[in-house]
Amino acid sequence: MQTSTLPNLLLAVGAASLLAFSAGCDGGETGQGGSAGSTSTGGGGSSTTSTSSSGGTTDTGGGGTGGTPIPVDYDCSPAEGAVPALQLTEVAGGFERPILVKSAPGDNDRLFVVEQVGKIWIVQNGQVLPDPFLDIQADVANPDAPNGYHQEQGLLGLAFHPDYATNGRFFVHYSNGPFSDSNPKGDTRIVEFKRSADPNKADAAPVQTILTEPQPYTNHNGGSIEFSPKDGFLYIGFGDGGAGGDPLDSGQDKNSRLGKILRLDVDSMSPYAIPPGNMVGGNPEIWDMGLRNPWRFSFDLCTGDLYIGEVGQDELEEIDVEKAGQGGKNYGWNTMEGTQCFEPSNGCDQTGLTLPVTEYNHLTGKSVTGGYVYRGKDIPGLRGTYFYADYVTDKMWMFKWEGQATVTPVDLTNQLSGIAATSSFGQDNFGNVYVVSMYGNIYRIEAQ
Ligand SMILES: [Ca+2]
Ligand SMILES: [Ca+2]
Repeated sequence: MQTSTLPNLLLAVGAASLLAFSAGCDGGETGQGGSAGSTSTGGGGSSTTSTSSSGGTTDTGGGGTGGTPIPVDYDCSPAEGAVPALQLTEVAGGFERPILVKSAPGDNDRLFVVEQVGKIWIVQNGQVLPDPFLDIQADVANPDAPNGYHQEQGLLGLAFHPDYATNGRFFVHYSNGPFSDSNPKGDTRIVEFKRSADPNKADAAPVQTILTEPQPYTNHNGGSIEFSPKDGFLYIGFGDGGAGGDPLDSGQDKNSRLGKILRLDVDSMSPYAIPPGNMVGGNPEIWDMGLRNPWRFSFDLCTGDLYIGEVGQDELEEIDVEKAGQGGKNYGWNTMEGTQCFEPSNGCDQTGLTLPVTEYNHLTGKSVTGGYVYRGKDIPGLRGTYFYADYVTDKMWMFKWEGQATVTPVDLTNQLSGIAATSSFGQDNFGNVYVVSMYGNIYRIEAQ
């Protein structure tokens, strides 16, 4: 990846206005050219595909399609015992700008690794398969474009349909390329693809474009895309459009899809229907508003609670948490940055705004990377615990949220050290949590 200094334009709007990627890159490490698939398996302990008795959970499919229930093997029982000392175990490496790890429903023993440059790879038995599952590099904005303005763009997110095992449907979130006079900003696209007859390959041709969103600036494109394990609808994170300070006031504009989390029903209509329960009085796709750049959000596999890592401007990085099904939240941007007034800088009207459950200032870190809630079998004390990190300072934390207004995170930086540039986290079908370094390596969180 680039090790050059930040582009002047981005510095001019404040380093903290960058999304997760733009700073950092200061170390000597580079994941590129490393060995592919170096150590242990990606599956996480057990290889069983039967439904866990302790988990007692089957995925019933999304959006009322009535698909075959998919056996899963995560563990929804309450945490037991203390949290042991943790460590990171490398499971694969050599990726180019990796930004996500997932497993596909019904495909428990393999990992899918998403590269920002436009490729998705499968890790199987600890080895990266020789050909990518999907390669849309030709259609994706190049994050390494020479002027440095596109570092937050590219292939940013992947969501497998809950009935993927039977219907093969999956969805990606990317900035389109190549750049041209008619496409200078890399607009956002949500596109559906389909697995081919070969489970190791997707059809190269897309099924359909779900949604296209023009981007006024190249930064703050959001990037997450996830199906809720509770309602089966597709949730999409959009940033405020970019520059710095939200000059278009997108976050508080209910007629803009920027600065929002959207919620779509991709089952009952093509390309989508508006599910009941979305926000009223504006754009019908909106689930939550007032976000600056929700680079990574995720759902707790068991509760369906929504965890949002919201990248801040000049002062505060925040985590927002929302009970399953309780959307319609206004997370404040750009009236507020975290728990502080932003516009106006004093005496802002906080009526109706939902404040973060935790935040940290820019002495501690500069770009939060939201993670996942652990639901694995191997570490009973860790079940229900959420992990997140700072991309720039390489700090990492965990906390457990049980409905309270604020949480007290535990600093894991000393235990889980050695990760540079945490671009993202990831999760497999066993509920294990993975850590992704922009330099190319994937790690699993384990007990020491
Ligand atoms: Ca943008
Ligand atoms: Ca906020």
